[in-house]
Amino acid sequence: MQNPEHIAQDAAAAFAATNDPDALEQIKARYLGKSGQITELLKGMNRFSPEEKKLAGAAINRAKAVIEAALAARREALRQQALEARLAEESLDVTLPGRGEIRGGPHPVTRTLERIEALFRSIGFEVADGPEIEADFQNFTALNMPEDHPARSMHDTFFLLDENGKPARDILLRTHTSPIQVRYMQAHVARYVHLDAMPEIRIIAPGRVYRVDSDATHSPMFHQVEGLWIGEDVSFADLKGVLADFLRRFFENEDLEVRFRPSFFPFTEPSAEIDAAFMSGALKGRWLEIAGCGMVHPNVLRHVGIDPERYLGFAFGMGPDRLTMLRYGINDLRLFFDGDLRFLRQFV
Ligand code: 2NL
Repeated sequence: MQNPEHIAQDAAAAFAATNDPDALEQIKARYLGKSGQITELLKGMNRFSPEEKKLAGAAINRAKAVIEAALAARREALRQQALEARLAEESLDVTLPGRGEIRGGPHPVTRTLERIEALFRSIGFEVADGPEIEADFQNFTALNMPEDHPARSMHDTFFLLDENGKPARDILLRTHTSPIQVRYMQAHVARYVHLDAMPEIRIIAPGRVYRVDSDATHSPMFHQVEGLWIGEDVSFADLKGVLADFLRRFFENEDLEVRFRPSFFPFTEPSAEIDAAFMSGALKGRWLEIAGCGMVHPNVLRHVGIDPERYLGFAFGMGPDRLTMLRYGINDLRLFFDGDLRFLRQFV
């Protein structure tokens, strides 16, 4: 019989010589497996006498115990080795500073809209809202825009499609925020119809508007803020005061020059263009078109059920996208709508 002690020493040496857990299990089979050396010794004991069996059996079992202990020790050692290798590789330095939070913030145009809203609220205007999908009446007809006005063409206005895939002439994306004001006036008239006087209307109407137009200075979606003041005694002088004051506060510039130039809109008469000029800085002395305005046309008042013999007022419209570009010195409108974080992050 092969010496069990020698087999055990052999096994221990073989276990120690491998660093691979899978190989270790293969080596184990050579000694303790179905036809391993220790197993074969046990099988071979049949030929022994009872006396011999006792002695040989004890020796073989000692050797088996030694091998099993060596195997367990080697398994544990390899497990530790693997763990240490992993810890070294995945080391985590808890003293490193944090990466910081990714901070969001309002879009630059949103900041302008909020500024405009705050300034008008401070002089008693309410901020009104309305649908972006509009009807022809509120978007065009009520505003005294004739049936053949170019803005009503499919070149300039996005019409929604009907169930046959044809443009629905009566349902469109609003081309300005005037329909907000038309709806406000209609609701106002309905609310006070039983009284012989209605309260004044002082609102601004900010929001998204849509036109078929796209280049460096035009986007198919852009923003507008319109305003409206209707009462029994509202004059063009009030219009000039409110808007000149607003612009000086908006640009934080008491010395801003403001001028009113005659113009034309179907919904106002008389109408004017408002220009402003900075008295210092990069744009010093250059007149910039800032807004359009005028006294609300009597036909507009009639369309919403207001008696133009008794009430009158002014309206205006401006582009907050352009105001934002002027305020921050931005030269391409498309930057606002590309969603590029390298641009947007500068305003956080
Ligand atoms: C511009 C011109 C303007 C209006 C908008 C208006 C609204 C109603 C009645 C009368 Cl409900 N007028 N809006 C009036 C004058 C000018 O906008 O250049 N906007 C960027």
